[in-house]
Amino acid sequence: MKMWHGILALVILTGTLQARPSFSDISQLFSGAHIVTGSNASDRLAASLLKTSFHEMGIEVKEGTGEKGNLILVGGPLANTLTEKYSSIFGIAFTDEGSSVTINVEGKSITHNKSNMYEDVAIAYLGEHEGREILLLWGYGRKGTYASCLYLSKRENWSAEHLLLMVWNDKNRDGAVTLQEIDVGEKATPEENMIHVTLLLDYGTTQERKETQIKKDSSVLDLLRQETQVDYTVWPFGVFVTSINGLANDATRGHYWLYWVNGVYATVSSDAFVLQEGDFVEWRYKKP
Ligand SMILES: [Ca+2]
Repeated sequence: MKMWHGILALVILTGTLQARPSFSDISQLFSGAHIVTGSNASDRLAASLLKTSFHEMGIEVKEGTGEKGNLILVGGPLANTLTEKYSSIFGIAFTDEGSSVTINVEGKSITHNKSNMYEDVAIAYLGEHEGREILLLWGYGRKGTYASCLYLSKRENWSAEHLLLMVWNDKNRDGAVTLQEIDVGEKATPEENMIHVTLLLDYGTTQERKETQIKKDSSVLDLLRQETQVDYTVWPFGVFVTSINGLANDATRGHYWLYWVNGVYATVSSDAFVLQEGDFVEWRYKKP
């Protein structure tokens, strides 16, 4: 029994020692590391966001030349020569096919249609070279680089992986990158997997209307979760929305959040109502 435990401990220990560093090791690997950023203002803004966020977590990184030590590289191969160097070392291929671009790495790929200005693709990669840990954060365009930095600036996104491919889809068409607009995964969410819907929020005295996109097969609740700050309770019969953007149901006044799709009052719980292309969803705060 003791021997078995010894072997088990050895297996676990060996496993730990040999495990490839992952994003979950960021705080120990990059405290005191240098960061080298692409030459344009947008990449510097992305790097600054990352530095500030790391600083708040007690991880200090500083601008450097990247000659030694662990390194964070922000900005694509065209903007940052070190990104170009290490992407090549780690086998990250960036192919321009004219109308589209593809990032290929370790058998995974992600493609961006260049004519779609509301989309970008990005990569986050943690690799080891000559005893140094290198964290690469870049996109095809500047929005992609920003998306990669924004995503990795959140500790909850530090998974036990060393590679993330992502797509930024500017769902609200405002040109700004938000976390809700970043999809992670090889086949993330190309445009053809999205549907266009409209969301109207009627707060009683004011209204807000959003034209947006959401993944196919999403529910009315998914739409609220994507576009608003929503609170809800889960019951055996389904989900009951209790608050949207800080405005909560008020039992004393008898005001509740109710919803309609294409003008028809919904009779099923919002988590069970599956959206279709072109749907018009209204959430109204009112007396039933
Ligand atoms: Ca946006």
